[in-house]
Amino acid sequence: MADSVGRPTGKAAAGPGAVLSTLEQVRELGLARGLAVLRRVNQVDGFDCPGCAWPEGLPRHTLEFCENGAKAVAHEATPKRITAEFFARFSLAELEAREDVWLEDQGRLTEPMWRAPGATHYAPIGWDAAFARIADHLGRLASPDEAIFYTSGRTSNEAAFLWQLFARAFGTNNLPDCSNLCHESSGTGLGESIGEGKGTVSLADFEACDAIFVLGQNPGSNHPRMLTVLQAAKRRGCAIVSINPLRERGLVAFANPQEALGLLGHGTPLADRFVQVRVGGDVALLQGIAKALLELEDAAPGTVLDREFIDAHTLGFDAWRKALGERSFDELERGSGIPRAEMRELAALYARAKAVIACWAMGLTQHEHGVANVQELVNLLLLRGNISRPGAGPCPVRGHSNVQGDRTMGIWEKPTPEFLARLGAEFAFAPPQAHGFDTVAAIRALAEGRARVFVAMGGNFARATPDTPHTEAALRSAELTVQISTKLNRSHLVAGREALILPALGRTERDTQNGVDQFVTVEDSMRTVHRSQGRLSPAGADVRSEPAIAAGIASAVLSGRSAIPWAELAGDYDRIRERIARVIPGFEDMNRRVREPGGFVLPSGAGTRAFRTPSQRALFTVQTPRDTALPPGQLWLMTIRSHDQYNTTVYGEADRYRGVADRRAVLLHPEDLAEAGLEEGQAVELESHWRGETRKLAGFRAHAYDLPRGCAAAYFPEANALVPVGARSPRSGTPAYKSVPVTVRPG
Ligand SMILES: Nc1nc2c(c(=O)[nH]1)N[C@H]1C(S)=C(S)[C@@H](COP(=O)(O)OP(=O)(O)OC[C@H]3O[C@@H](n4cnc5c(=O)[nH]c(N)nc54)[C@H](O)[C@@H]3O)O[C@H]1N2
Ligand SMILES: Nc1nc2c(c(=O)[nH]1)N[C@H]1C(S)=C(S)[C@@H](COP(=O)(O)OP(=O)(O)OC[C@H]3O[C@@H](n4cnc5c(=O)[nH]c(N)nc54)[C@H](O)[C@@H]3O)O[C@H]1N2
Ligand SMILES: [Mo]
Repeated sequence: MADSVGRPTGKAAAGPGAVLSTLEQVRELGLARGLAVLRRVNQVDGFDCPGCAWPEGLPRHTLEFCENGAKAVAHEATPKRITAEFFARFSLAELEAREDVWLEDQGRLTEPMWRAPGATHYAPIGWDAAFARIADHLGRLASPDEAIFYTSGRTSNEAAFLWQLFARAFGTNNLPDCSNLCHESSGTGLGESIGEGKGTVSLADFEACDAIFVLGQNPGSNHPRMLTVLQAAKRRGCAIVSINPLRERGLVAFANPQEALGLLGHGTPLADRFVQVRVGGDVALLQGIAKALLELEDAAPGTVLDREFIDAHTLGFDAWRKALGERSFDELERGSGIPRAEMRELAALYARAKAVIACWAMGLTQHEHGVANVQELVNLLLLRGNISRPGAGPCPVRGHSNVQGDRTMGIWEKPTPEFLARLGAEFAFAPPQAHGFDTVAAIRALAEGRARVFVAMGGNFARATPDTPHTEAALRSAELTVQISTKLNRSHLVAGREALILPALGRTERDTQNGVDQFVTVEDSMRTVHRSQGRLSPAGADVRSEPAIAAGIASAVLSGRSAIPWAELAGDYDRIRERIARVIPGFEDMNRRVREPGGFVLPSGAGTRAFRTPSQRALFTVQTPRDTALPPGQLWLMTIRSHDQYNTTVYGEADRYRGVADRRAVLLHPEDLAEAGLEEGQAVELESHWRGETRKLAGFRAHAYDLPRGCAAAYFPEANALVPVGARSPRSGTPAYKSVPVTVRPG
């Protein structure tokens, strides 16, 4: 644990605090129901933890989940219910005045609800009538491209496949998703560099590597089960390097809750090296390491670079080397905040390791130069052939538990022509070819009246997206908004003139169609597709499964226009999987293979050095480090998760691992605090700067923290109003949530 200035307070990540907190989470469920549900998390015959996309190994532990997974499960399995009376009691305006935590705490949504045009309250509506409202609105659009179908990453493969099929049968590729806000920079960068947008490593590689670089990721809070894997690697003698502006707790002191000593709270440091890079300084740092690596190679030719691999399997090395030669250590030090001596040490460590894995998350992707971050990291891996061999490779650690699978199923605004051809052939229709809106483009289209109907399969669009007031106005301007959800959130209240709430089953619940229990499938961060089956009784008799809702909407909207047997597909998920098997390469014989314990692994071309780039080689690409200089008084703000939230769902105020008590906090270096004329804990206003525009947010408190000079941190989603909707990677479209220039002043 750290206090507010980052000094360790002695408590380790995970450990007894986490165990107590886990028990606390399920207490509300009642002990029997709580333990019954936890026992099934991530088991072969159980349900996939909705917490994150980190894979499970075989054999499974009896308790294969973490504190934060337990929280996610407990919040879904809560016995509290929202009924029609609740919506009769509170108007939209009254609900809007409530805090997000309160909204979340009201329990599960159980009945379809309708806001009649301009009405002050939601009122009950039957499922068929709700579907008819959607059909009516979509039928009146001038073009199918005026509709937007958003997806969040908890949606199962089966639901996602039907969802994208419906959107395309309706006539649009407007399928933005939370991936646009998340790992899109990884997908774009890896796609170009190695020919596919996914990582290449598996859990077994973590048992064979000599070094693991963890960049821009806070696994202690966001992927806690990864710490156990890091611990095992470390015990074997594997070096672990954390590259992060923050000394994240889980990597500094980890107590494994599955071990007795861990329960006593003796944390062991996991990261051997902590590199406190400046926010936005990763390209400069990685180039510094690469430059130092080339020095080592020059000093002992033929011993450092893997020339055989470079010559046989890559393109662009010479051009990359030449561009790097033109950069000076001075400039790379300025950009990264890391002295060249440290870059040289890291290069030496990297050169000593026979096999290296690089893991990363939002600290690399959510920048204007997010794709450059990912591609420079790939360059570094390619130099020593650290790909497609045991213990080596890129490992983007995904967030939402099925975000990777949703994309595999075709939830993408930029589908490939091959995918569309196979989909069209299977279902005998002509899918639209034009690319659709990603998430930011969807906000713009709504704001400009080019899109008029917004339908969300899960998620919390109003809170997850940048530029909160602008995005909220865009949503409100829609003629119809539809939210298919498990829990109440801000997006139900920031509604279009007419709006619907359609209650969906979650992962933990029994899903029965035509009297037969169904299971769904998901794909984890390492390409394993496996089944997920909940056993709890559904939150209410009128709650439907996501595939059933997708099929219901499709039948109503396309009635008479589509030969696709929607009801038959949603009535037996094996029928959906048969179609997936025929449309998506790698899913052949899906129904049989997914019934095997642990499921099956999707093939990776890059994993076998058969790179699916046009040249069939991996590419060295030339990147420009970001100029991290800012006008005096401005700081680079990153918006990050606390230990006690799941994306837009905030569980509690305090960030236990960082020792920060309140969420409306901005953390800065003690000298930056002093320079801004601020005292510890003082009330402040934040102002962001982008292309001459400013955005303000009041009601924050400033705290001194162990951060590099010139950098600051605040929590997502509270700080989203500061992120301009236009500030994003021009290549991946990912918002620059982690690099917003701000001024902090007394407020
Ligand atoms: N409990 C819990 N689990 C979750 C989630 C959750 O909210 N709660 N969310 C899920 C989702 S959808 C996702 S995508 C993942 C997110 O998992 P993470 O990516 O770990 O989450 P963030 O809090 O966004 O943290 C990003 C990290 O990047 C660092 N960082 C910021 N800027 C930079 C930079 O410029 N360079 C470097 N090197 N580091 C930087 C921050 O200090 C922080 O440690 O977690 C998933 N799992
Ligand atoms: N400033 C800033 N903004 C960010 C980020 C950041 O780091 N900084 N991170 C971004 C990232 S990485 C992501 S992934 C996005 C997340 O964006 P989203 O995925 O849109 O948001 P979530 O908060 O995960 O969505 C939570 C809601 O999903 C619904 N839900 C939960 N489970 C289910 C289910 O099984 N089915 C259905 N139908 N609904 C369900 C519930 O109603 C719940 O309120 O936010 C992004 N926004
Ligand atoms: Mo994410």
